[in-house]
Amino acid sequence: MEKTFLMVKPDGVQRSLIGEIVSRFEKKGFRLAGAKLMAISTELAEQHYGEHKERPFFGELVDFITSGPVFAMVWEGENVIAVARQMMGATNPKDAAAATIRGDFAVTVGKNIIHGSDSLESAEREISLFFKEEELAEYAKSIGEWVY
Ligand code: IDP
Repeated sequence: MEKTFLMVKPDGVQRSLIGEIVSRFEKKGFRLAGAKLMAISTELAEQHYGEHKERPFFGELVDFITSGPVFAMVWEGENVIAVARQMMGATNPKDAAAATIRGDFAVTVGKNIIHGSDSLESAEREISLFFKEEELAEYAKSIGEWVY
């Protein structure tokens, strides 16, 4: 089954949105495979956002993501990578539809509450950057048969 890496950014943690965000993915029917509140080192931030190294906002992005704890998660489910991106909404909250996380809770692109992997390749890379294999739980949920 497909897995994705999702992370409540420091602004989402400060704004007490961890529970709200976890709840949305839980209610959707996805399965939580791992989660932790953690600080991101500058080195990890630079690796995670490596594709944006040449962008003018890279320094600001690294400073922001290391400015306070994040809530890192791995979620599993059918098409979870694409569906989680839909549930997050557009990168810039001004373009994010209502009823998406960014549409409902964020105003600016620099403080857009949540990160989510954008492809199978980045999901695999990001999960292994943030989680050891033993931190992920493999289990079946009894409601699974009512979702699939
Ligand atoms: P994504 O988070 O929706 O995948 P990306 O294009 O991968 O969007 O950008 C990563 C993050 O960089 C965004 O979530 C946003 O917080 C930040 N970012 C993107 N564009 C800008 C910008 O123009 N100024 C400041 N931050 C930006």
